[in-house]
Amino acid sequence: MLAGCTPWPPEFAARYRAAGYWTGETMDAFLRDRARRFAGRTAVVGGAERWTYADLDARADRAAAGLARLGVAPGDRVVVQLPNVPEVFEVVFGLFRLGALPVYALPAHRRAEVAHLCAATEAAALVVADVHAGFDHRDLAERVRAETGGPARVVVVGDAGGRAGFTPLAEVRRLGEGQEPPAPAADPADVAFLQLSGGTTGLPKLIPRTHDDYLYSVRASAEICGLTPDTVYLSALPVVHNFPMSSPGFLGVFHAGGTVVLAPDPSPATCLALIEAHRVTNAAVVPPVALLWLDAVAGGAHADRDLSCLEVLQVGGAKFGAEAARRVPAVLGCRLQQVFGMAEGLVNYTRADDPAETVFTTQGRPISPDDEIRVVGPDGAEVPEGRPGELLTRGPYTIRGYYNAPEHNARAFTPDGFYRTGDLVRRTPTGHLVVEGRAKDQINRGGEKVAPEEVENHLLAHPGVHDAAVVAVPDPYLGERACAYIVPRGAAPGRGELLAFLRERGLAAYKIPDRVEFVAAFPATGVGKTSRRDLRAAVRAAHARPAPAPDGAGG
Ligand code: OOB
Repeated sequence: MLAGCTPWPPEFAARYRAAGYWTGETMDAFLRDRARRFAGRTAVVGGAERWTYADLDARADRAAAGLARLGVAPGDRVVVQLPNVPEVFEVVFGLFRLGALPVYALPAHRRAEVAHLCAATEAAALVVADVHAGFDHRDLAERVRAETGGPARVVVVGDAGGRAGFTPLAEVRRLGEGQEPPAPAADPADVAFLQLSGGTTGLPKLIPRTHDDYLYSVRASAEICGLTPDTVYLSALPVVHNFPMSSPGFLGVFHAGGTVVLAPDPSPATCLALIEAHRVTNAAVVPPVALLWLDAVAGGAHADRDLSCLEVLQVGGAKFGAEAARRVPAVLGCRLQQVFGMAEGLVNYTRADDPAETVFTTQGRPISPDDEIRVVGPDGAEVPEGRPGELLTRGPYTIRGYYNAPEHNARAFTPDGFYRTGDLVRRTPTGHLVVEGRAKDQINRGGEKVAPEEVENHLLAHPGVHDAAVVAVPDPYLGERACAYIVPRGAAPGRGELLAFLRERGLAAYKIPDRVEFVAAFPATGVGKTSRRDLRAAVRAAHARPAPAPDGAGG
């Protein structure tokens, strides 16, 4: 097992193998097997590219050999920050083939996050796009290297701009051309890749997922979602996120032999056109995107589009309210599936044969009969069925610990290995879960997760900030937005200046507070040392009021 990771206790591993969940397949063997079975079928459509399963497999061979010649070795960690371009699959499967571990960064991440990922994983390489959505990721890579001294290699999908130490993917392919692909050596019980957690603490945590556990969730998800070789799946969200990756995501589609269509952005204009053009059957979105699509279609703006091919819209990542949920079949003419998952593991789905009310009003039930669910009160004891409490879970695809985080793990997991999700849920008699709220310090900005402490730490670095508390404020569209309450030191700095300061520190745009409020002091929260958590709760209680119309400050 990768050093710094917590394996499942042997008796659990044995049970999961005996039950047929863990089959000993690696991510690399998975692609090889799919390429054999579905060779000539279309695996990926993105931009002008259309790759068959055999194409993807051959590209993985070349990428693996080329990356090896570049000096990437089995066991190396490689940070991958790519938008929805087909090359993301070429790179990621190339890394798996080589036995290297992808570390996934979201396209929205900026210097602070990418530098942290590179440093925390001692990454051997960083893979970026050249320019995406007007942002030059080569500049980002350059600054990360200047600030942290790593990683040694940068691979650029597109134009590397002739920068020293930067290699275009085209050159990696050339290096790999005609070479024997490296012999896959990965242990299926070992970590295959690292995902970034939404986080509740100062620095985002890394989630180690094994071949065995992840592929179980993929196979089971593909089955629950009824994917077939005829499935055409639109990825409207960045594919490196757990939801479009494995719930059932592109991996579920590859498992079934279907086709993944990559959307460059989630807007209705882009996505509805792709749905019609490629006869998309399944799509996955976060609630704000679902609302945009619903409003666009209901408003008649896309009346000429034939969306009759769309069978299922999956909505997850944040709470999707029952009223919005009911509009999905009514407006889009397709079935809704709610998805409540987490990169740490547990994923819940509403099922195709669930009564409509269950689909509208619950967030689904777990994938596996061996997903253990506990709903507990503040004392840690289970609450009666139907009462809300914190969701704890353990099972065949839920991690037992974050990467290199023993202190955090001691808080985030119970002594007997249950992950404390921080989500407040209620369980129905059918075993479906209804998300009622949150016990953890996290802001869910329309599916994008913000750790208040991380943003506070950046704010506290400003000389004009004496103290800072970042809290969630309700928002009709995103569910929540972030408000920063600031106790200034001396004259209050300007709002714009503070936000520019955060951007300059390289924080992703979705973490930049939507509102800034200045206060003379924070409410007293008792005697002695005040935890930041208590402080946030007190600030929320004392200052919360309805959020004004979005000011777009968060971008
Ligand atoms: C997904 O994964 P993450 O890791 O970005 O975020 C997990 C957290 C959950 O703990 C919960 O707080 C929230 O996101 N969440 C939901 C939800 N789905 C996720 N809250 C309410 N309702 C839902 N349907 O977000 C993720 C991973 C795999 C599949 C789907 C979503």
